[in-house]
Amino acid sequence: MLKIKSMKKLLLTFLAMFALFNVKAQTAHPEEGNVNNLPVHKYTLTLKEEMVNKAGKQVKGMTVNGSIPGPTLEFTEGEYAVIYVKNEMSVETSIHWHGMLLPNFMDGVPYLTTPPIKAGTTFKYEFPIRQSGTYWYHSHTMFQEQSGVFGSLLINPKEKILDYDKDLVLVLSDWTNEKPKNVMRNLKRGNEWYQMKKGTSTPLNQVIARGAFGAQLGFWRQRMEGADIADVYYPAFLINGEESVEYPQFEPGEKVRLRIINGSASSQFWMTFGGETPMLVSADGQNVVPVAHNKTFIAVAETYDFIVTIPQNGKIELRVMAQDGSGTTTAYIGKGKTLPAEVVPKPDKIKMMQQMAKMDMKMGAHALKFQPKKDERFEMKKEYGMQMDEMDMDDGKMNKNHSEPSAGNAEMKHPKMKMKKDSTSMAGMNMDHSNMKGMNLPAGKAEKDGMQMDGMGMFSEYNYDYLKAPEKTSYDQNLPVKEILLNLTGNMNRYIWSMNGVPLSETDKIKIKDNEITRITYNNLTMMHHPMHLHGHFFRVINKNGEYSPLKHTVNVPPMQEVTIEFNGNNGDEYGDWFLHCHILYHMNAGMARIISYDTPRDPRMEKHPVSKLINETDSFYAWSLVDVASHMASFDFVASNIRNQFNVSAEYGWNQNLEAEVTYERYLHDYLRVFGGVNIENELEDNLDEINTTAIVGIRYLTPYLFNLDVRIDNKLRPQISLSREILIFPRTAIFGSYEYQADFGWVDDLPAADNFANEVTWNAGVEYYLSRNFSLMASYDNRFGAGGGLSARF
Ligand SMILES: [Cu+2]
Repeated sequence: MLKIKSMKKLLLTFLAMFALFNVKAQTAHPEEGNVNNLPVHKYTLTLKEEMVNKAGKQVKGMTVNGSIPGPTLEFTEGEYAVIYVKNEMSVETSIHWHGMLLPNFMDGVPYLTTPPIKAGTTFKYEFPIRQSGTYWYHSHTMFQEQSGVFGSLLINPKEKILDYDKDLVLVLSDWTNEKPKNVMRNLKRGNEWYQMKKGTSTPLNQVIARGAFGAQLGFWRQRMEGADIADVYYPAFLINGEESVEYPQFEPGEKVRLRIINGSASSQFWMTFGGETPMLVSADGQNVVPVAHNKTFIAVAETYDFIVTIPQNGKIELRVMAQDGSGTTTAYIGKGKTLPAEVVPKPDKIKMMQQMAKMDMKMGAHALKFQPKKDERFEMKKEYGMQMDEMDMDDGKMNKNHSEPSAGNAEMKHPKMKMKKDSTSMAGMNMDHSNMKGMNLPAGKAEKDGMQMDGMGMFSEYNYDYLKAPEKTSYDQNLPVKEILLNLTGNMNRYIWSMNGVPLSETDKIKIKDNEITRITYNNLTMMHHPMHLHGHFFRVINKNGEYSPLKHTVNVPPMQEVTIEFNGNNGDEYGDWFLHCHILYHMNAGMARIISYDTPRDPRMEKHPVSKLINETDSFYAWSLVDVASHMASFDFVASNIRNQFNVSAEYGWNQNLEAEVTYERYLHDYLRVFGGVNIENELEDNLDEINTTAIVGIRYLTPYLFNLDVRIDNKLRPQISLSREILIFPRTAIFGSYEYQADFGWVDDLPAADNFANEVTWNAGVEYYLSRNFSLMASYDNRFGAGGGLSARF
């Protein structure tokens, strides 16, 4: 078998080389009829920039064949797909076929596997259809998926084994009226506005009223504001492009296969069904053992197929609820009175914070390491995460002895912890995660551990134990195993997402081989869920079903939990580089991605399209500014920042003739520490601009525990200065802020006034800000230089 695979690889290499010289012949290929004895099935997708109205406002979107989502492309297993993508937009684009097994060159990740489709050009995708099920396609260029470039793939099996009468494709998505790049900019600058708008912020007054101040302090100490569930505010969630959609065309008694695709850019949903419990028959395009299943979590990029029977009297309500409770979209299937679906309550972030505080979890793993090349994965895993009293933390040493099939291990392994073998206190506890919620603790232990269990139960509803493959999916036990640990890491303050504290731009490819099992352990050290997608492969998600663990292309990794996947090649295309990334668009574009490589020669057709282009996009500069105009002063702040570098320009002017301005460049050594240098300008005498002092400054800036910004510097007159500042949201839209600055002068350079050998200068201010909108706030402050006053803040 191995031999055949290597030969295949050789052949593929040869084919790729051959293809270069064969472009002419290829375009001359008959467009009808057969390719390699497979019947050709042809589609054309036309991408356009158009005004669309999805959430009560006309904004520029990107459409596929004139709509969002694009059309359903229907194929039958065994056909040869030919899809022309016509780019009629002003920018380059790409289409990725999500979940499809296809030649590497057709995967559609621009600059990695496939050339970008330049504005005004057409690209021909072609590949044999080797699978059946529900899949989807989307642009893999920048933020185009958020703008509307996505649609569904419905692939009929050669032989139908499931019993149903009709198909109904339901594409879920999220919609913003903002430009997606501005969404990212807003996330990067740390604007609280999205959480305010969604009503998911946790201001101090609510935290205190709920008795959670202690828990809040614990979060602050670890430099975190709280438990964020979703980053972006969306004015609308959509099913097939509509906030609410009816499908009355089905007759009572008909069995309808709902093919549900989460094509959102960053929204994960709970789905519930009215009427009889539907049968879940397929996940990520792969059949599973049919199971009656109602409330189902669907992560970004996942697909689930359910078979429902149209009721005699009434229509089925399908409720799709954003995970953070910020919105709902609904489909009705059938006619008559509504058979209501269960409403999933909005998650209680303050309660979550309290539960997490009780679990003694160490949070705040670095999203950006001091030495990105240094391998500290295992240390990181050991240091951060849950610290369980009664249980051994998984020691992070990966099991190098693979005589035992991993599936067997899985049943005893709960994410993030391992039972002490001799632990009696926990005896009888069933460790498969499906039972975590209803776990029975021995009497007497419940009081103390109950709290911990409670906390663990918090994420226990996120598991895949209800998915069981119809056939064994385990691999030949004699194959070698390559273990890969990927700690999922993130920094909400700067919106950097990474793995093992290393964003895509600071790492190399992960090399894999087709003759070994690649086993990846995702260890989530963040407060957010990450739907991790691997291109071009199906992997086993190890769950309680052991050898029958399901096959998926996207796996959700819940906060502070661990999920193991494994795969062995991809059935024929063990060639080239494949993208692996969090499918939350903004996380991927902030660095949470890797290239998995079979380490084969690069396709010659990619020569003019260096992969650095793709990688650099995840390290883009974002710039923002803030202007305050008030009765006592005016100020201006400008920041331009990428992952490691930042430029700042700031100026403050008091109408009483006081001025301070500063230009600095700073370099992030890691998440919290940066060194900076620049120029500072200040008036020398109070309330007087006659004498302006210009000094060079160097120093460090550090985000301290409890989220204070510390700035320690010295200027070219050898005057040291220290300052601290902090902002706290105290009411839903109201924040207070303050800063304190102390500068000492020992007269080392400039002579001090006679008889003095020491002078100091204290500057401080405090104020309050009320958020009116994303871009505007009212502010009032007192500054010991400028006095008191109030005015308007504008964010650009
Ligand atoms: Cu993510």
